[in-house]
Amino acid sequence: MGSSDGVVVVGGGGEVVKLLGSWGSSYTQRVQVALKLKGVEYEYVEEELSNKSTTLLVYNPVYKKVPILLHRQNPVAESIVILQYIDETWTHTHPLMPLDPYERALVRFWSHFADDKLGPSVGAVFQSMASIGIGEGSEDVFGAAVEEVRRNLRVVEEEMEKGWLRGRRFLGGDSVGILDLVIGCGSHWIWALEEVAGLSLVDQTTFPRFHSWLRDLEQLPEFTQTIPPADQLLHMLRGQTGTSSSPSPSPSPSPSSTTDEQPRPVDLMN
Ligand SMILES: N[C@@H](CCC(=O)N[C@@H](CS)C(=O)NCC(=O)O)C(=O)O
Repeated sequence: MGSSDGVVVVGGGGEVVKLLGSWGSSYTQRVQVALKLKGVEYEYVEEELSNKSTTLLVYNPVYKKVPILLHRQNPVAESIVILQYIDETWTHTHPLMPLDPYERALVRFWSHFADDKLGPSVGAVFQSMASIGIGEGSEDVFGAAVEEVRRNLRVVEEEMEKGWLRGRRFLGGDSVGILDLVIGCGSHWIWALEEVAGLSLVDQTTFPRFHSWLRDLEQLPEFTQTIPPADQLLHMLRGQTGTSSSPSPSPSPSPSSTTDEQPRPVDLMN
């Protein structure tokens, strides 16, 4: 049994709810936070992405990816699809989507922006970090990747300043909605990246609204209970980007330190 806002919920008629996920995956965390906000008890199953279970392959044969939610023995894949499924299944508390059709369209539009542009641009910074020092111009590639993230953050910041997201405490309004989960649930990788690369991406001066929204979001118990420990993230990131514990990109990376035993950050955070 789980509880939220004083309402006690089981996975719907006492059914088992299972989530197949991966510890550092921001896609998985979207779903974990949503289930916590709804007070739905679930069983979490950690997947080894380099050695996927038969369950994963059977339940998501098309993409072979986590997260996968199992409810009433039905598999639901793709994090945003899962979030909407959760909202439509457990309707008793904490709505995650607005009721108004146009607002719903805007949530879907910005969710698409997050997965189509913002997330991949952060992923490109991870990838380019591993290439620093490998060949001529790799610093330029890194710089261009960082600039692309800033460009995308500027788009969201402007929407928060003058657009539909203006004046909202959370992107869902007064409470956390799907868009908060979709945009906010990769932030731990951004902080880890900032630490390892010695750069500032979500800069408080340049992106004041985005920065303060993210800090508020991360302080919610449903987030703090879900985000992996910083040292675990840093350890993985340093190993996989070939950076040492120094706060700047290593001039001579060792991409060979990437092992098949661990998921790649670029997969996890996207
Ligand atoms: N669009 C998918 C992306 C999920 C995804 O990329 N999951 C990664 C982990 S973060 C994964 O399972 N990767 C395994 C692989 O690509 O083989 C979603 O929103 O659920």
